[in-house]
Amino acid sequence: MARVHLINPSTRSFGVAVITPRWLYVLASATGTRWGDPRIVDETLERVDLETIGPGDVVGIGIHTGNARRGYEIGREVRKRGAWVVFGGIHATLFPEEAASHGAAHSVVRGDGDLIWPQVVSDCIAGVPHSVYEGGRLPSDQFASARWDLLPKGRYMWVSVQTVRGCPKHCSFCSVWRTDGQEPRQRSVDRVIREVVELRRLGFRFIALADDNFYPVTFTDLAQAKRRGDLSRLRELEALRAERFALMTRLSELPDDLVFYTQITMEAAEDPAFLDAMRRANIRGALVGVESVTHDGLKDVYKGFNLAGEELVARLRAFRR
Ligand code: B12
Ligand code: SF4
Repeated sequence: MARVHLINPSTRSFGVAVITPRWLYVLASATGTRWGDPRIVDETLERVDLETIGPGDVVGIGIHTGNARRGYEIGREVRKRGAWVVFGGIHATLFPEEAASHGAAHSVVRGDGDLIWPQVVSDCIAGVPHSVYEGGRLPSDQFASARWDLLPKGRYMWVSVQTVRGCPKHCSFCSVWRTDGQEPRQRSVDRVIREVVELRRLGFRFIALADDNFYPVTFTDLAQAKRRGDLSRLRELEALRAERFALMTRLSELPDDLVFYTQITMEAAEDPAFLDAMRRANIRGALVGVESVTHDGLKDVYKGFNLAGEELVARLRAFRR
């Protein structure tokens, strides 16, 4: 029977890795059990063994720009072996033709793979794959959960759980708002907590929140909606914000040996209540983009919402505090 393989390309393999590539386990869950459990290969751990891939197998390769070339190499190799080659991920979403011309792709999935993937696999197995599938931007209640039961033991230090996809900003250098969109899609608090509990039972204490922007609603967003008199938008934004607090309250009720980190914009420093809630939730770190320290530089990359000079210093100090 044809098998499904999911490969995360990397030019270097270390045997162990810091963070789980979440897409592998989400797509594994989306695969279902019709074709048996998919075979997962994360090349940051070890190189793919091409001998395990046979004619008629379906090989899904997920790429961002940094590992696209290695991904294309794998695509060409496995196609020579008679397998079906499917690319997905951020880079394939933005440059689908490249995956065909350089990676020997039969198909490219643009956008979210959660719903469309089983369709792609059956089309391949039936011998009629489309060259491009539009996975779209799914509402958060349709995000697939992750098959953490397939995670190899003792290889990763951190696991990754997503709480929100998408970011309302549009920084010039960033692919997130182009691929994941500007409307924050927040997963339900219950689903996130269930996943965190499952992972702690598997022995993990360090959890990266693989979010584009954990602070998706700012005071400015609320003030603008109010000024426009757009009450329905205002209610939506308030609900998104309330859900963030609800999530952090639930995280704070979990055992306090858990450690989270996430990604936010500098704007979060405007909101001491939010930062306090993060601390109580054991979110011990957050990646914050500074990018430029002058107003002109920030304007140049459409990041005018960041501050410069002494105001920048004050914001960074607020995080430290
Ligand atoms: C969490 C995260 C990290 C974490 C964890 C990384 C890890 N090992 O998982 C950390 C902080 C370590 C990190 C590091 C880096 N990251 Co990062 N990261 C992210 C983030 C925020 C979320 C990724 C994630 O797990 N998403 C959840 C999964 C479920 O979503 P997904 O991967 O998009 O997969 C879905 C679809 O794309 C699709 N799909 C994906 N693959 C496939 C394959 C197939 C076959 C199919 C059908 C579908 C499919 O289906 C999935 C489910 O819907 C993204 C932002 C983003 N929006 O993607 C940036 C992002 C991927 N990172 C980025 C970058 C640049 C980096 C670094 C290079 C930064 C640096 N300078 O060092 C490093 C590279 C590390 C590495 N070697 O991978 C960029 C990549 C840009 C680009 N053009 O490729 C992104 C997009 C952020 C950005 N601002 O633009 N990152
Ligand atoms: S705030 Fe961050 S995630 Fe959002 S568009 Fe800018 S760089 Fe990308």
